[in-house]
Amino acid sequence: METTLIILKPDAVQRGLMGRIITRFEEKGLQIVGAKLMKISPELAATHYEAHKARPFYPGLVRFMTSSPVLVMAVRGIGAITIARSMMGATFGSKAAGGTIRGDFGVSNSFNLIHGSDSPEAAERELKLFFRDGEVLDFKRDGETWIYDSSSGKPE
Ligand code: 3AN
Repeated sequence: METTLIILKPDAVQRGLMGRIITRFEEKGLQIVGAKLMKISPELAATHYEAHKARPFYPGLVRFMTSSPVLVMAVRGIGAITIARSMMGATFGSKAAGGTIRGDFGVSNSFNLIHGSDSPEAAERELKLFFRDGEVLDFKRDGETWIYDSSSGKPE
């Protein structure tokens, strides 16, 4: 099982799209194992986006991410990182394919609704930045037996 960090960005929260985006992850079969509404501090935004510090869009990105509350979520499933990234779509709303979250809900290149960790290493680092010990929960869903085929002994 993989757990990934998903952030519904200020535009998603302000536009009332949280429920519809969460529904997509739930309907897919991914499990929400952590969630909180929070305002990102400039320090946390700087740490989270430190890889982009030298990029021209960095100041605007930090301003945007700290401008209004976000919903951070820990989302779990087999292959959750790749699955969530493909559900998000390409970085720019203008280029993202229909059927993806960015493709269906936005047109902007900088207001692109959602962040998802892009590797297991990034997920581990980012989950620790946004969730304290005990805030990401381990629990069994009643419907799990119908989400993964466990007949071989190993869920798939
Ligand atoms: P993704 O979120 O698709 O993984 P990254 O990691 O390349 O995209 O970029 C991180 C964030 O930086 C993006 N979510 C987007 O908000 C912002 N960003 C990336 N490139 C640009 C750009 N050229 N102009 C404005 N914002 C950008």
